[in-house]
Amino acid sequence: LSHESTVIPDNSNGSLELCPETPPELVGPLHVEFNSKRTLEEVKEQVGSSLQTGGRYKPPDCISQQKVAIIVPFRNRYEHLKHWLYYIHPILIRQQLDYGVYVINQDGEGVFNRAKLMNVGYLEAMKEYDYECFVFSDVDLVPLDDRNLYKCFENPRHLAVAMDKFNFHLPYQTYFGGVSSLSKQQFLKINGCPNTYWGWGGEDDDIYRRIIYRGMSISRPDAMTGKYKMVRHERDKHNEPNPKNPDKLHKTKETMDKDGLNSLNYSVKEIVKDILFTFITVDIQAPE
Ligand code: UDH
Repeated sequence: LSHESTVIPDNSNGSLELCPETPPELVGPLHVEFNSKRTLEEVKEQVGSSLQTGGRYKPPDCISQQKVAIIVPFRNRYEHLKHWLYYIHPILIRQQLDYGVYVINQDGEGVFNRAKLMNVGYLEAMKEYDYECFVFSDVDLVPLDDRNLYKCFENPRHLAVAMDKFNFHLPYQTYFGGVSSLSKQQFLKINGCPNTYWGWGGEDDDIYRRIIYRGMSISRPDAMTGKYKMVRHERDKHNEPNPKNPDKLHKTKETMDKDGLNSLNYSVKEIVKDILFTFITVDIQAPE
């Protein structure tokens, strides 16, 4: 009717049609468990042959609806990364996305900064490909239903709406943590994420406020489709709750235009291209 009949000429591969709005291979609810010892080799055997180096994929038989960069803020969570990759690649492939996985690894032992790593991920991914959509995901969150599409919508989207650790409920109505997606335009409109939330807490609420202050709202899947399982873990070192962070939220409206993509400072230490992901180690000038 609409997209399905649009023919886009592609000289490299004959003429391919746009992939359907609803991917046909989705299976719905998924069985997910983290008890198995998994190795990267096993994951590579399972999905590696479908991927291109750097954790890139595009469907062979149609043109994706969106080009999506999956951005994972990271440090020292290799066990989680294995589980996450094991589950996420087959899901994203079934979703027929033209995607790349970017693990943004904070260098050194300084205080962790999730939101700043998200900004870095946006810029580094943009250097590689003409991405239109950015899905930011914690490394320990695996969706329990593949109908939860890792793409962008009319409004910024919160995907992790029903996490097992919160009894499959939102912890509070304006919660925007865990997994979220913003189109390039939406991300630029809010000047990206704040760079100044060191340690645990607050950065997701700041991003939520940016979205509202720029006149957008958030969209969400329903609570069945939006279920997630989290890998259980202890609190990380160098990511203690920072009591200064919640106070900063009162000022988001004033600070968001000067704290974000336009004030981002970092240096790339190393880029490693694995078959399953692009691993970018960055110095983000973290305080000790
Ligand atoms: N992250 C890392 N390494 C770190 C800290 C955070 O990779 O050292 C990343 C990772 O993607 C993680 C995300 O940042 O999923 C968010 O981390 P978080 O610690 O803010 O959130 P999470 O929900 O844990 O994983 C909250 C503390 C739980 C303490 C539970 C004690 N029983």
